[in-house]
Amino acid sequence: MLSSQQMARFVAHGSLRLDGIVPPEMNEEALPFLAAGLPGIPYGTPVPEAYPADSFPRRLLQIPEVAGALRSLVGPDPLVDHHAVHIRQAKEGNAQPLHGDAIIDVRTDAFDVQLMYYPQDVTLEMGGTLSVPGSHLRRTNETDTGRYQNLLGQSRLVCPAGTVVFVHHGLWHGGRRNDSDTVRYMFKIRFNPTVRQQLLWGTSDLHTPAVREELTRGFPWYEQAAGRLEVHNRALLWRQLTGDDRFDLDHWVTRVTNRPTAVAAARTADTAGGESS
Ligand SMILES: O=C(O)CCC(=O)C(=O)O
Ligand SMILES: [Fe+2]
Repeated sequence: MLSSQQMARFVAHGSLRLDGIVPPEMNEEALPFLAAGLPGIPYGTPVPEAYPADSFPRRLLQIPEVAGALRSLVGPDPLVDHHAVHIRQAKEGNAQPLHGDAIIDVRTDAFDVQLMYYPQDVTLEMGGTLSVPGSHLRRTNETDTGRYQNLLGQSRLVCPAGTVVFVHHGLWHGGRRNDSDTVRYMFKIRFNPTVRQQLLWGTSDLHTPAVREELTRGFPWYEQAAGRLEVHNRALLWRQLTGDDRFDLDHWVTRVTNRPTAVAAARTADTAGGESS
């Protein structure tokens, strides 16, 4: 299970990285398995149907750190939205434009996660996945962000074999150009939740200061003003994730949701003094 601090970090960054958690035997097995290609899976297939017991993806999902993170983020019994093997060919000469794997999707009360598994050591030259921390809650449409290059604070994944990264469906990302002589593999599975995503993680640290510290974190590419909207968006998401509809960061959600319904008592002639005719 993730802690509240880890969940808050995911809400701020849009990703969670687990380095080298898949054992070497499985990473070795993965390379020919992924190179052979996988048939597609119909949208919305339950995990046990998509991946029979003992199949490679099922065993990947049973690794305790993977299972705990998935359970914390989307809950039990998620559905497989789709999966794909993403290959960056050796010396292939181009990169994928920055994109989110969705049309505009700014649900404030739910999200999908994508598991990205890297069976090899990924060096800087090998075209690891580029991602932009804190970009996942912004209203953009799929690859419209492709015109942005080299955002300050972007992250180019360099990782040991067996690394799994979970990303929020809105995170801006893209496969980098592979300048090495090695083909780079990545296995991606997108999951849809089937339960309300509320308090699904280890919550004993829910009210510690570390949670707010994570949630208010800024990123260097944020604009002075619009960057604050991301913090506002995180407060909205945290309300949903915790069920605490009074949670706020710097009173922003409180202000913009303030629409009182109480009606003031009508003023009588006596108390309306001061008004001139
Ligand atoms: O290959 C990668 O690193 C990313 C691939 C990807 O994001 C995609 O094709 O949607
Ligand atoms: Fe993508």
